[in-house]
This record gives sequence, structure tokens and C-alpha cells, in this order.
Amino acid sequence: MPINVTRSSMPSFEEYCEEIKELWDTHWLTNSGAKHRELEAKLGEYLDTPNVTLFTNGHLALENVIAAHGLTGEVITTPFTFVSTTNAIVRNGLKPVFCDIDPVTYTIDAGKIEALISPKTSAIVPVHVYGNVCDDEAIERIAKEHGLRVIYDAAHAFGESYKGKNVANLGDASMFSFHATKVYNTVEGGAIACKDAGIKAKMEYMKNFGIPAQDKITYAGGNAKMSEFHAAMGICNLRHLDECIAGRKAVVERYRENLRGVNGIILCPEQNDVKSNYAYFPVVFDGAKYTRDEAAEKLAKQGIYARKYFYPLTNDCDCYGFNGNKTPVAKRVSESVLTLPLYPDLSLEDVDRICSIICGD
Ligand code: T4K
Repeated sequence: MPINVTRSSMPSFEEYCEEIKELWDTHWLTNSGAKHRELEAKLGEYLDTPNVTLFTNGHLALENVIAAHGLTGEVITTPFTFVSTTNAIVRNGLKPVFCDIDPVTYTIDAGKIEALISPKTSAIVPVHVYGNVCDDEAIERIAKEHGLRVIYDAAHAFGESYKGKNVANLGDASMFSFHATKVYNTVEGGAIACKDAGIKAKMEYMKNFGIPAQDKITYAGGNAKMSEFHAAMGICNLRHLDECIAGRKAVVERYRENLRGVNGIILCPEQNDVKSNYAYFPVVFDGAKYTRDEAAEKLAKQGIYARKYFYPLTNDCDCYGFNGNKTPVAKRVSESVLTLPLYPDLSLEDVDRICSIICGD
């Protein structure tokens, strides 16, 4: 069996079947059905925030929340992310202005944001990359001072808290991805948590073709609703989330034990004040025995598929014509980072094997 960078968490077959059984009685499969409403309420509780709305995936959630805030002009963001973040900004007709990243957490370098603000700037879209929480206090201070919105791409951060506060409460809004590859999944899916109840109300009709009520169409919306089958998967997976995070933690601890202090291998330090979800395990190769690409190749020869998340930088993507050299820290990390396999039931023996392949002869 190959070992991939991750493996979707799933409930037992019986648990899922039990959860979807009633759909055969009601024949109600989508458009804000009972499962959808139940999951939305449960997530509101879990995220400790009143305004949660579900989406068909994280990307459309991000596109819609950016649109709902009526942003204009320029948006300051990070290039060290999955391309979805940049695409969501560009597809809203906005110009992304790329800020370099912090060399330790790989999140947006808050100290470099102010120099990028222009009269056209309307928002900051930071990313809690790998689940590393951004410097929210500095970002909030800048946003307040300059009258900017803060919309977090929190695709990797579901289940995390910062200084005792769920990350869903940071900024004006946060987007969570519930893709199959995430710590918590609804197969495909996503959600927005936002401060303003009016924004949530707006997104309810934006994701339903712009229809707020029968016989009324107020917005040129698309379709980004979550189905009952996806919501049912979410209800099941939520029951096992704590267990799943505990399993990931054990794997991460073993990686840290094995790789701590190895020459040329740089690990992200654990963040003070953050309760982590152990979403990804990135390793930067900087003068190690092998380069990042050599290590990835050695692993692949053994059927182990680590990934170069996030390479290339989004400001180096062919479709855009931006310039990744303007964010040198991000460029360096992107060219030397490898995210190692991580999922709750990855055996500790396999973790040991992975470590000896990337460190050994
Ligand atoms: N913002 C950020 C920062 C993000 O990272 C993402 C998504 C988004 C926004 C957008 O959210 P969504 O719209 O996706 O909800 C994957 C995911 O498709 C994507 O969700 C994720 N980020 C990105 C980082 O990774 P790929 O192309 O690397 O996935 P793939 O198909 O190669 O899968 C990786 C491994 O996962 C496979 O080798 C095996 C395992 N896997 C995969 C699938 C599809 C499973 O175990 N089960 C599965 O069903 O993009």
C-alpha cells in the first residue's frame, strides 16, 4: 500500500449508513435540508461563533465571502498558500498584492503589511498556513488603523484555538475547508464563520443563485450549497474529531522526536498560545544531507508520497504573470519545503521509516 501525504478520515460504513437512512424517507437531498441545518448548528457550537454558513467547498466559500464584503481595488495577501486563495481574490476582480512571509511560521509577515497599503487597499487576506496561526493581533491593529477588512483563509485551521479563543472568531470572517484531505472533512465542503450576521444572511442567498425567497432574485449568485449526503458525513466525522486530532498529535510528536536537531532539517516550532489541530507536517531542507527534491524522490521510490505544499508560489503561477522574486522568504521556503505524510492511523513505525529515508543513506 502506498503511503500518501494524507488519508481521509471516515466514520464506519455502518455509522454513515445510519446517518443517511432518513434521507430515503424524506427524499430531501439538498437545499438546506435537515442534515445541513443540524451540521450548521453543531459547527456553530464547535466554533463558538453564532454566524456559520456551509458551502459546497472551501474555495467557493472564500470567493463568496470576499464578494459579500464588497471589497474593491487591492487586497494584501500571501503567496505561500494553495492557489485557491489567490484565485478567489482574482476571480472577484481584485488585485492581490503579495506580502512576504514570516521565516518561522510561514504565515504573512505582519511587519511587512503596512508598506504595501495604498489608497486602493480594501482588505487583508492572510492564511493560517499548515494550521500555523497568523499574528492576528498585529494584523487587527493594522486593519483598524487603515480601515481594512480581514478575511482569513483558515482552510487548514479547523479545530484550532488561539489564546483560548476559537480561530473562527479572528478577523471579520474565516473560511474553513472540509475537503477530503483536511483534518475534518465532509468529503467536499467548507464553511464561513463571520462576525456580522448581515454578511451571513447575504451569503445564504448568494450561494443559492441570489434567491433570498421564492419569486425573488436579488443577486447574480451561483450555486455553492452543501448537500445532505455531505452534511451527514460532516455530522459523523465531527463525533470523531477529538480522537482524530489526538492520533495526528502522536504522529507529529514522533516526527519531532526523530527529526529534532538533525543537521539542515528545519521544523516549524510549536506556537505558544495555539491549540493545534496538527494539520500538516512541513519540513524545510536547508543544507541537509539531501535536498528537498532528492528527499521527495527517495521517498517516492519506496511508495511514500510526500508533497511540495506549497510550490510553486502563487505569485509564480503561469496564469498570472506576477513575480515570486519579490517575496524572497516565501520563495526560499517554497523551494525547500516538503510536507510529510500525516494522518491519524499512520503507524509510528512508518514515521520512523520515513525519517530514516530522508536522513539516512
Ligand atoms: N485555501 C487553502 C490554504 C487550501 O489549502 C485549500 C485546499 C483551499 C483554500 C480550498 O479549499 P477546498 O475548495 O479544497 O475545500 C489538495 C486538496 O484538493 C485541497 O483541498 C487542499 N487545499 C490542497 C492543499 O490539497 P491536491 O491536488 O494536493 O490533492 P490530491 O488529490 O493530490 O490528494 C492528496 C492526497 O490526499 C492523496 O495523495 C491521497 C489523499 N486523498 C485524496 C483524496 C482526493 C485521500 O485520502 N482521499 C481523497 O479523497 O489538493
